[in-house]
Amino acid sequence: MNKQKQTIIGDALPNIPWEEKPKNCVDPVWRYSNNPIIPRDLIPSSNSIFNSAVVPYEGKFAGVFRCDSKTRRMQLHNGKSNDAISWTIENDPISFICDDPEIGNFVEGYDPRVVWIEDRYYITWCNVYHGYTIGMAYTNDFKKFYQMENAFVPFNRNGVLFPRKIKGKYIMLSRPSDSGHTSFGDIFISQSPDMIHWGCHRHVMGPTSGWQHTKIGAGPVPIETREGWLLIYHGVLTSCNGYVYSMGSALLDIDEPWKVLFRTEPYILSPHELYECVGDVPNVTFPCATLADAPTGRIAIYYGGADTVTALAFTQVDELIDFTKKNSKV
Ligand code: BMA
Repeated sequence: MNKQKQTIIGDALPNIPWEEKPKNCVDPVWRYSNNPIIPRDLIPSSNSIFNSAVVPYEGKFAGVFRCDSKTRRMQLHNGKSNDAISWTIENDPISFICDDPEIGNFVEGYDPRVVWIEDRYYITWCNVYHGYTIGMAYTNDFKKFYQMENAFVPFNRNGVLFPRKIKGKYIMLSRPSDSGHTSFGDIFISQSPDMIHWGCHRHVMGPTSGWQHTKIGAGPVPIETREGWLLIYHGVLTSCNGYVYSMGSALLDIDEPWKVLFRTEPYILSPHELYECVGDVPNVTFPCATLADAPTGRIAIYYGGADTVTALAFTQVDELIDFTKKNSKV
């Protein structure tokens, strides 16, 4: 295939998981037929394994997994896989190396994202430091993890880095929030020259109606495409039975990513299957990672089901972009 014609600007990853769209599927995103891929009890210490991040690593795959323990502590665990479907996750949580004991005193962490930028893998997560904020770390080898400064003061969640600098700055999406099960939330962008000092904050988008009426938050690391940054995000509806977490997609301007070009009015995936509707927190689909193969445009989406298990879904970039444009309300 002519590289110039590829929609995704990125690497070939021919070994990512993939299933063709079922013939009777009318949606732009379809589920893996053998979901969930990670059961809640994959490791002896876990109550649940969900909202987790995976990346290509040395021809195979690595990941950082949210494992809530049987004491119900939210922690981050290291995992490896040959096929990105069957995972080996370490029973003990990651022990971060940190020069500063004030920051290195790990209390709890959840909802990780992982991204390769320049020369290393960066991990962002919702960290507990006198309240919820965005924790940061890096690793070169998925053996030693070095914790960095928190990006912001509390309260903040859903910190997601872009995979490259834009106009000389590192870029992070986040969702300022409060101390509880926040009932509001817009996505903002912050910029940094050094991954420590974050500023030049810009509003990206806020909640609208229906499935994204209550709050929204960035999901996986944005995918660079010829049509803009493809962002998959979560949106929350407040029903009489509590929050419902669905997924949508947006295209952000490539040079000024706080400008939203298109954004889906309908959801692209919402809790329908049993493992999405039933679990520790019912009715949650929460995406934290994608794997994408640029030449074919195949995208595998990793998401948590009902705050209990990890599931996989698929889309094709041209189909998702087409859907996003045709069903857009910015
Ligand atoms: C959010 C986060 C997510 C979780 C979701 C539904 O506030 O805590 O980790 O999946 O609520 O409980």
